[in-house]
Amino acid sequence: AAAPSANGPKKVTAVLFEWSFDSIARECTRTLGPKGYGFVQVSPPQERIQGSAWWTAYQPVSYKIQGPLGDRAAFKNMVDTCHGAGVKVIADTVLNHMTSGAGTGTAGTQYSKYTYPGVYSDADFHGCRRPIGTNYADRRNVQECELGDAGQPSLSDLDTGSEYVRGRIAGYLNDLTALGVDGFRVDAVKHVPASDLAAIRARSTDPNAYWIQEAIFGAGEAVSPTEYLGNGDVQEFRYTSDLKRIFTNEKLSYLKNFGESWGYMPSGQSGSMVTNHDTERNGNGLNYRDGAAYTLAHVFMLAHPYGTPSVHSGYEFAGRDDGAPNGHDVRACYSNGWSCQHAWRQIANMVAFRNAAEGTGITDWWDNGNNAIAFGRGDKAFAVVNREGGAITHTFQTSLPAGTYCDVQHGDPVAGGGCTGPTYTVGPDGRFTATVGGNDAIALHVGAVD
Ligand code: ARE
Ligand code: CA
Repeated sequence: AAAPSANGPKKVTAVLFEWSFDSIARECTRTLGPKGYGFVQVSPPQERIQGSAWWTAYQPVSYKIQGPLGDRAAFKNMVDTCHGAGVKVIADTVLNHMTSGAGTGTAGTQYSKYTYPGVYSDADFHGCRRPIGTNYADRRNVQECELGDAGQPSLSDLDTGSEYVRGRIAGYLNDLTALGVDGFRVDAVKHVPASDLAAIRARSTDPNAYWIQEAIFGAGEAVSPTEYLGNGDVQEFRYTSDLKRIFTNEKLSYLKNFGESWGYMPSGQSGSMVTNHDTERNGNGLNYRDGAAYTLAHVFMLAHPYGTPSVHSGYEFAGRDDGAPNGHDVRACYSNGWSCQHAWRQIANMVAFRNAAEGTGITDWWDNGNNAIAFGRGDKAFAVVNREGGAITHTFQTSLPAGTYCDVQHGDPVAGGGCTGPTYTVGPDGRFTATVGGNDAIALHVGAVD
């Protein structure tokens, strides 16, 4: 398995969905670096089809880096700026298919189905030229037929068994590597045989490139996400749907043994997320309209050791297809519909919590048998999440060193000591007493002491 190219203990990714390259560059300096994010994920940078829907990003026309997010120079500037801020860059890459239609792409390439000048022609696509439909029980159907909705055009499925196609895809990844990219979110890997991806990966000029692969678990399907663990990390989608269910319909106390014992893939090779751009729209994950459940699920995810977390930062949408606001330009958070979840204090301050806790397991679990939980991360950190409607008061046993800690849920640590919000004093016995409001949380860690 490919080891993630760790950024020291900094493993949290901010997914700045459909943000322009210039906007991401600014945000790396302004927020992501200072808050301790290890990675930023950029939406597919390659030439895409024209149109206002966000999903145009997932319809490649060529591997030129030019489109609504910016051009090659802006991309390079983003990578360099983010690196300067201590943030590594993951590019979302679409390798399974090319666009379904005909027209002129965002870099001016004129294309038609199965003909993408400069990259692919008819012979480079699989012979099964019909939609996959709903039959995921048949491996060949899933991997050689075409993704798309019923009654709609479907996406030209690349013959990833061919040496030429593998070389082209590897050439694209290696071009991104040459521009400084550190890792890849690999789209729709379920539709590409794991061995084809391994052959592509073998051509990589960066053997340490971090891969986070999108493969949605489906019970009874022919292709399992675990097949892809040999190529790199894989996203654990059951984590996402289970968190939604627990935070909306069940009890947080059930989370006591959350993780691998729920049947998930190995923690060290799995991507965890409260939501992504698909699940925030299709109901399989929480979304920004879910209020406290959504925010507290992030607090839990970042406090809990399972997986390598990503924080999806998107924009408000009325319709499922709605594209990014304001020409993809994010001048300021919380304007023009940009939500900036990655910068919300309750979420952003948990990145330093997780960095401080890196390498520790869960200790000192407590729950009230219902919707209030608390747990530590050894002698590094401690969190309380209260999803009850009302306040709880409790004396918590921790393994923290005695001291006065900044509650990073309600305040920010001040450089050199101090806190802009409430503090809690942990005694020599490791205990502290707190009253935690309904639908609220407390988070203490050794990187934020008074
Ligand atoms: C658009 C139109 C379609 C049209 C198509 C081609 O919406 O009507 O047929 O273009 O013209 C995104 C959007 C799609 C969009 C596509 C291309 O979500 O709506 O289609 O871009 O523009 C399966 C895959 C999984 C995939 C999901 C969507 O296994 O990999 O379908 N997710 C990724 C991305 C998506 C993206 C793509 C892949 C394509 O994250 O954002 O699509 O690049 C079960 C199975 C899953 C299956 C799921 C849904 O749960 O277990 O494997 O997911 O059903 O079918
Ligand atoms: Ca395929």
